Amino acid sequence: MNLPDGLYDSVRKLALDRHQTVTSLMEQSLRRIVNEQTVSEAARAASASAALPDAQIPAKLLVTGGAGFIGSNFAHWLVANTDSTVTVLDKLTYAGNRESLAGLPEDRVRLVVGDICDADLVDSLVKDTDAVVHFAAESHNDNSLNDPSPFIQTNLVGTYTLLQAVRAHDKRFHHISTDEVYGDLELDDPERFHEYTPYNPSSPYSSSKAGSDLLVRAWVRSFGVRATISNCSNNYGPYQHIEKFIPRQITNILSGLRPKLYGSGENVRDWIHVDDHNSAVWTILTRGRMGETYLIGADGERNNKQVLEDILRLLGQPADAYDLVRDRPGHDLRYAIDSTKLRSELGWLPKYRSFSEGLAATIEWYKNNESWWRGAKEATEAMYAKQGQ
Ligand code: NAD
Ligand code: TDX
Repeated sequence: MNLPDGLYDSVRKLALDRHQTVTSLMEQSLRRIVNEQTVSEAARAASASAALPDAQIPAKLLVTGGAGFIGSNFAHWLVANTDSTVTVLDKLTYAGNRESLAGLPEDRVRLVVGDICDADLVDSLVKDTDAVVHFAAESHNDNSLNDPSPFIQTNLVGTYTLLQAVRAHDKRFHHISTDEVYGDLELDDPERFHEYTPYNPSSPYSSSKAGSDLLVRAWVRSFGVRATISNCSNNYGPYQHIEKFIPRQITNILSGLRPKLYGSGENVRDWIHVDDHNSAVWTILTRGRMGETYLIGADGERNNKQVLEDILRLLGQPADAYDLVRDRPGHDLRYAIDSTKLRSELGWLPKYRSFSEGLAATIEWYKNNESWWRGAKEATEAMYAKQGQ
């Protein structure tokens, strides 16, 4: 149908105005609901804590990938918050760093350098532990686009190797996974990921993680392995490799380089401090129901441009002092986690309620620990420069 000149524009403007009014009314009521929810959530968590099953505390833990970002923070967290002893099994790939475990007491934490695909080594370590927490993985999406092969080997064959060992020795297993197994959401989708969202991974990284989750589920069902799975959103905090978004931008600024934003910076990630991830992992390991999956998230949705502007502000730089660079192929648009099950069933709550505070502390850590990251900076930036990023 042809509309007379100008009528189409008037109708469109009217529709847009209406849409904005409705959207802002919806936002106001949503904000009210969120405030009410924060209060009722604390009450729910408190009543869940009162009814929690007794915690099963493992005295001896095997932590795979414990020299990487989240695993090394887990070792620090365990030493500070529990009496358990920890054996770290880590191959020390480019992403692992023994310095991330420096300062931890030798009678509580020992590092075994080795591969989770080495069945004999894995078997001997699993035999001698009470529980395994499995962080080891190839973890960077951009690398998986350049060469998927180590992702298939470590994430799939490595997880299979561990599952066979915990099956043989009847040991408790907790598998660390990611929200990326669910694919992505539209920016304006009211939905968030939950435990029954269908798997729909986009990259070689996320599909290899999805495959590893399915192996765990099959070993639970077919062989009665005592396992749980958690799928967490994007972590930030100390000891994160400088290839990843937040540390890359911080260390760029500290090195006099301009930060690099993929595409237009609209992609949304749901940020959680690594200590909150790890307290959730401990909660699931000690109180979770066997065979269950729990999603971990702290309601931290922000787009990449907002995060970068926060970093620039905290480091005293102008808000526009960055470069827009080539987008990631197949770049997932938005991740968002609904962690109601973990909160209401196991009484978990995140400690970090302010992203800016956690980010400021993380920036301070990179400022004060230049010796930890400086050695990897040149090679990391050379790799990105080669791909126009
Ligand atoms: P990371 O890349 O920093 O650390 C991975 C560690 O695994 C490294 O120390 C590496 O040396 C080790 N490793 C790799 N291959 C190995 C092998 N074959 N044998 C033994 N060790 C090996 O990763 P991360 O960010 O700490 O992620 C840890 C886990 O958490 C991964 O399973 C990842 O999928 C998951 N996860 C990460 C995030 C995040 O935001 N970083 C979010 C959700 C889930
Ligand atoms: O320089 C950059 N500029 C940029 O805009 C980099 C390195 C990234 N980005 C964007 C891409 C993503 O939208 O920032 C966002 C975060 O990127 P990454 O730090 O690479 O994380 P992501 O791909 O979201 O995956 C992370 O969270 C889920 C972890 O690396 C995974 O291991 C985890 O499963």
